[in-house]
Amino acid sequence: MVFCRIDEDIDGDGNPLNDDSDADNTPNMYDDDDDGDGVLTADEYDLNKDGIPDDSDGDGIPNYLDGDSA
Ligand SMILES: [Ca+2]
Ligand SMILES: [Ca+2]
Ligand SMILES: [Ca+2]
Ligand SMILES: [Ca+2]
Repeated sequence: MVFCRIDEDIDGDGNPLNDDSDADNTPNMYDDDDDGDGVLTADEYDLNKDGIPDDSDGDGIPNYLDGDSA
């Protein structure tokens, strides 16, 4: 369950290990489901393959970090 395919240093402090969006004590870079919404990050990160993380509800928070995007 090790994922490090995307830059997951959300707060931009250079340390990707202290970014845990869903607060389950697994850093986003190792978390299959970063926002804890039950949809795997791999299944909601960039479904249209345009290289930009999808943001279905347009609130500026990409789906994989947005627990209420679906
Ligand atoms: Ca960080
Ligand atoms: Ca987590
Ligand atoms: Ca998710
Ligand atoms: Ca969003």
